[in-house]
Amino acid sequence: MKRRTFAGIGAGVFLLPLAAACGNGDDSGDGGGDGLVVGFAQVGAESAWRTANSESVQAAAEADDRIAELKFVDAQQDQEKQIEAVRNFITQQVDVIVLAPVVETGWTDVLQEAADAGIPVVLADRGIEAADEDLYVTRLGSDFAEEGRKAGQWTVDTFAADPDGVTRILELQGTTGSAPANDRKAGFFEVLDGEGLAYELVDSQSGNFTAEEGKAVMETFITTHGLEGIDLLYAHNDEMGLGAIQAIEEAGYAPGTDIQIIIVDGSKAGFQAGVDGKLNYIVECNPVFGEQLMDVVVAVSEGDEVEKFTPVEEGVFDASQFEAELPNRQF
Ligand code: GZL
Repeated sequence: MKRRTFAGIGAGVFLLPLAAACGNGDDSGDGGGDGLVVGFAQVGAESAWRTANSESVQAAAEADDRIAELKFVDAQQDQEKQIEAVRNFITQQVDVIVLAPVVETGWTDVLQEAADAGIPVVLADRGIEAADEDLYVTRLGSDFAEEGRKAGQWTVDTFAADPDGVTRILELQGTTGSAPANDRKAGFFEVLDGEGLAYELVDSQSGNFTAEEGKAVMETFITTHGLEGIDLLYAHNDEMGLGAIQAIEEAGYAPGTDIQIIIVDGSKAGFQAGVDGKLNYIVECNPVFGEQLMDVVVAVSEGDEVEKFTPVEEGVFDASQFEAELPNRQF
């Protein structure tokens, strides 16, 4: 690949490379060559959402003749492994780096190295702290705070008229320090506080977006607080919610009845649990954005102006919709 020198990478505007070239070292400057070489540092394989996201991106790259190669790394939810992958992409002089940052902080040095090497970075899915926003061109993913607000609004609508007055809540947070965990929490309580719901957050711990850890934390919640008088479990993703459902049933309680449950993602397993009456509200988080991501990667490589954030489309579903929607779920 010809080394590029960029006039600058402003927030959301990726200035035209001084010498546009493709990943195969074509020096013609005419955009010829066999397509782009893209490095993708993926979070891991911790959930059905993540697996579907990886499959969507890999399938889109494979089908897109503008993409010569997708170098894919599963970082197993380990930031050091992601940083190592990005450094390897820089060494290999890929055309564009795609990063799904496991957490929001700790990226400054490696993203500066990519900028110094003239390689644009696109964030897929999760975001990073605002201080580093000039070190990536754009983020394609969900508005996690809005997902939290949707969960909060259903909670207010469901419990505002609660006869005993105080809604008692347990929260299973996603990976500590991750954008979806931080923002799904912030959006949720922004609505509860803004709407004046009387609530008590009885406990809130991270289940790291996995079923195993979600179940273990729920078991601890039950041991510590019991379930009598707990109105709601807010789980930041399906896997943790499904793990919690197992713990609730093993404790002799009826999930979805004795305790209302909200999950975020919208997997087949999540919707099936809804059809089975074991949970009450699903906020969709859409992982299937591979084709949209390829368009963004190509636009960035060509120096087109792109928005700093492109939200993917996603909805919400209550118990009356679970059965009809289940066949439509893609992961
Ligand atoms: C959200 C994504 C989250 C999912 C989880 O966009 O980062 O990570 O909600 C996944 O299922 O583990």
